[in-house]
Amino acid sequence: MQRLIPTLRRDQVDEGLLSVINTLQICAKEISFRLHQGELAGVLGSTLDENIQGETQKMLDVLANQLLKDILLENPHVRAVASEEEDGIVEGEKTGEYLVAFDPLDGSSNIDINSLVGTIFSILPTPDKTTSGEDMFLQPGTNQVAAGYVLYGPSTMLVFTTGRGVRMFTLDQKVGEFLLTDTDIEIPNETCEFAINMSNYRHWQPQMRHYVDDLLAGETGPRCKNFNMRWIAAMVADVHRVLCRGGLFTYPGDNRKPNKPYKLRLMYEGNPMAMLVEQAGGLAHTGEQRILEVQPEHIHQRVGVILGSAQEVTTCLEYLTDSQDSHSTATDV
Ligand code: AFP
Repeated sequence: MQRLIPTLRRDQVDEGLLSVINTLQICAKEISFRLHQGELAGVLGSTLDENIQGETQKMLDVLANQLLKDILLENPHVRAVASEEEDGIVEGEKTGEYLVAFDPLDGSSNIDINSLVGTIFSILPTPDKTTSGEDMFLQPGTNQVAAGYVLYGPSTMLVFTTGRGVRMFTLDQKVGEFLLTDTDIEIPNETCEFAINMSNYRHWQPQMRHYVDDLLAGETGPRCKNFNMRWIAAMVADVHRVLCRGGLFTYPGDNRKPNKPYKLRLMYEGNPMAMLVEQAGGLAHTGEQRILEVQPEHIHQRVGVILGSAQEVTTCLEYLTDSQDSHSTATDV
């Protein structure tokens, strides 16, 4: 079976990028080991701190972040990193050709219940010398040179794209290597499965409620077919399912916090997942535009996410742009 780095070398990925990817896989193996040790590693549970998003940090969040940051910054090809767990960017070698944005442990509320979590990453080119600090990262997702995630599940998988399709690698625990197990991943165009946190129903805009109402109405409703729902509460795992068998995943905006309508982060959740999904033939949208074309304003920016099977994303967007939505009521905001 083919190993990760030799597989990418055949794609003529440049040596600097190859080295960054190699560093990421070293981190992934270490995080995977700690996670699989579970309670035995003594790293479960929460810290007393909150991250920049105001969320409670898990010990493993902190550990995974430290590990990725330290090891990536030792790589001379890494100019800087941006992480969900860091307020600002952390700079490395001035001559580094790449920037890495990551969510060290996505779905961290799943840690304590021994459920799925993952690391999501996005690699951008370092812009010219006239740009410095956080501004270096403020590039649209179309600039990504590579993106992917590591899913720490029953097996540890690295899912990855450099813009030449999506490949899946599985960590062989015996030899300690990621081996190619799936190539040319294609998301089916149509689906009967969707993923959304239904408990937020009352906070969504009326058009989104209308869309979900029609999914729930099944074969007796206007969609004339039954839909199944799945929600793992870890984007990394929900998107993995979409890549494996299709589906629609969405975390729409809602009206709970007027200045913060969205939950998911653009630079290290939306963009890398959008690149993977588009490379696999799916669509990834904010509800207003293609995720990959959003011009970021800051590194922790949040964004609406609707991604997955192309036909279903298109249908969902048609509902959202229907300004005459018949289900709107006077109390809807
Ligand atoms: P963390 O990054 O704090 O682990 O949150 C995970 C996440 O951002 C994303 O992976 C999930 O899709 C979403 O949150 C789950 O949110 P709910 O709490 O609404 O289920």
